[in-house]
Amino acid sequence: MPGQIEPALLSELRGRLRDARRVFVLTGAGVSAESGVPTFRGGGNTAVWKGIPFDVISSAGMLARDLPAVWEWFDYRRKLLCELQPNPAHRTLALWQDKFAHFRLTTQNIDGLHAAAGSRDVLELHGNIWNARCTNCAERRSLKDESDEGEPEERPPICRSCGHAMRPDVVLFGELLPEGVFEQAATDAASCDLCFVVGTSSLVYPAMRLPEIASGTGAYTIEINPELTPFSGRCDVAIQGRAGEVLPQLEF
Ligand code: BV8
Ligand code: ZN
Repeated sequence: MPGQIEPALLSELRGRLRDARRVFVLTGAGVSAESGVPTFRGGGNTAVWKGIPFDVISSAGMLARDLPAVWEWFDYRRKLLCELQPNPAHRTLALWQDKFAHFRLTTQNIDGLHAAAGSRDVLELHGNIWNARCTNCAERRSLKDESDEGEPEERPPICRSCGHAMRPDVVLFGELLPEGVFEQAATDAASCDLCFVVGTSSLVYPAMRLPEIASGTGAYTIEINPELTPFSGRCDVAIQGRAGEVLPQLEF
């Protein structure tokens, strides 16, 4: 049955989890798919927004050209997200938080669902859709209360400190990751015994450097994805299944 881990592998993975001291997990959009969050590259092509491919609307160039359009795109996604809940994949990973000497969850996702499921100290490589930051100074603002009140406030929001326009606090294509976040994730990936790669098409860098670092420093690497990816042939075991079905089987 798809998603069922065959018994011999299941007992091996449970044994590895019991013995592991340091565990590193990298997730992508697929871990939120069973919560109803659309993935980017599912169905063989990229998501399209008003005729614009998502990696164009979510890019530094678009932000520079048309900030209001970028706000519209992220407001649309926040509207989708505010009804959605974590799924069993998020909840299983939250249960792993305190089961090892060292556990690090790193995500490419911006939906905040890992924290909503109870995961702590999540490294959000690509930022968080629920926050805005100033285009000019260090001011940041949560958009959480906005979504509760229905229609968003002015767009783009104006910084209360310096009066400049604010932008989504998200890393767009062509932008650098937040200071120190990748470095922290790379340190954790380099020292882990087990590395799980869950629900990612394994295409985006530098995020995909992390499992490569883990594998290069001797970690046992496990991919969980219904489809094969460029990482499937480079990891120790590729489990073809949905994260919300596979991860709960790994209770140990
Ligand atoms: C940077 C926020 C440097 C925005 C995102 C050529 C070669 C190599 C690299 C590049 C290149 N050209 C450009 C680059 C760099 C680029 C990049 O990697 N491009 C790739 C696509 C080729 N990277 C960047 O631009 C990064 N910055 O490099 O800066 C720099 C240097 C100098 C000066 C300036 C900059 C920044 C990357 C971050 C971009 N922002 N997100 C937004 O969300 O709108 S990335 C975006 O893709 C999302 O964050 C997403 O998380 C990420 C990766 O996608 P996935 O998470 O993998 O999602 P996807 O839909 O692709 O796949 C879902 C998977 O889940 C599938 O495999 C599916 O089978 C599986 N699945 C489905 N259902 C389930 C499931 N799995 C489990 N269970 C299920 N139920
Ligand atoms: Zn400002």
